[in-house]
Amino acid sequence: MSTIDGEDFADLGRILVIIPTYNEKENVPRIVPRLRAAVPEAHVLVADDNSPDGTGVLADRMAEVDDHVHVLHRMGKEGLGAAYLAGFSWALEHGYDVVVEMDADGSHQPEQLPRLLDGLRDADLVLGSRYVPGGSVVNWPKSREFLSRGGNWYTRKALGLPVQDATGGYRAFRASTLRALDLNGVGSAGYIFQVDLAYRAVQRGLTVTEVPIEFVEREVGESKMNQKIVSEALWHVTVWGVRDRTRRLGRRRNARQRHTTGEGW
Ligand SMILES: Nc1nc2c(ncn2[C@@H]2O[C@H](COP(=O)(O)OP(=O)(O)OP(=O)(O)O)[C@@H](O)[C@H]2O)c(=O)[nH]1
Ligand SMILES: [Mg+2]
Repeated sequence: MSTIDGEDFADLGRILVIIPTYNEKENVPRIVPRLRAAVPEAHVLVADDNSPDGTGVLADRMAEVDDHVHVLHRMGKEGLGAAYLAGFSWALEHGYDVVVEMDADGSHQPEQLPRLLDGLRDADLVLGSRYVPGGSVVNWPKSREFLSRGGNWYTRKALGLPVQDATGGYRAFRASTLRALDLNGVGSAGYIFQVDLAYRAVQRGLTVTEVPIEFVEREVGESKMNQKIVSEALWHVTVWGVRDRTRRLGRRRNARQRHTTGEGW
């Protein structure tokens, strides 16, 4: 059993870690054993979008010899969010109580998963955060960190979202949280998917907390991050920010009108 301060995570129920993959043949054979060693009771679901480099076949081989490893084969590349949504449905269908998001490329260290799981004891959603005290980023060029910090600052301001790292993808959800979020229409590309889920959780009054993580830039394999994913995220955050501010103002105006006309008293 994995421990943090001498405890294990049996009290949290059954744990599933979803690892979405697209062309991660160098990384999957590294990350899965690390995860199995770090939290032996956790199950793993590799959600592969029919990677041309054979990542799915490698994952199948691991699943054949380890009953804690599972593979979800998808038809083709549809984006990180779509792979996670399919993974969430799989997790709920198979009766897991805790569902974790983790990248394949080693940026999210399996050895830090106990922190997230421990945080989930007092929360509905735990975000692994680079930007709370104790959190850090290793091997990122200054320009990338600036973009990420700037994007998070903008998200906080535009949406009033009270978290420091809304775009990160190392997270632990209670199954009840996933059921409570209406996942229809969630954006599919990386960053907006993550912001959307955190925003929905906060809007529904769920307890969202952050625990510090050390995020390590990928060493091998190719990044799927691109300008389109960044622009899409900024655009959505802006539209939601304006929409929700307009709604709030409308509600305030209606309340004032009711008050002055005596309605509702
Ligand atoms: N199934 C699936 N997985 C994806 C897709 N796009 C990205 N991923 C996976 O999602 C995780 C995060 O993608 P990355 O390319 O590492 O994105 P990033 O972390 O923003 O960028 P870098 O770390 O700089 O490469 C990795 O495990 C990818 O293999 C996709 O379309 N489908
Ligand atoms: Mg990455």
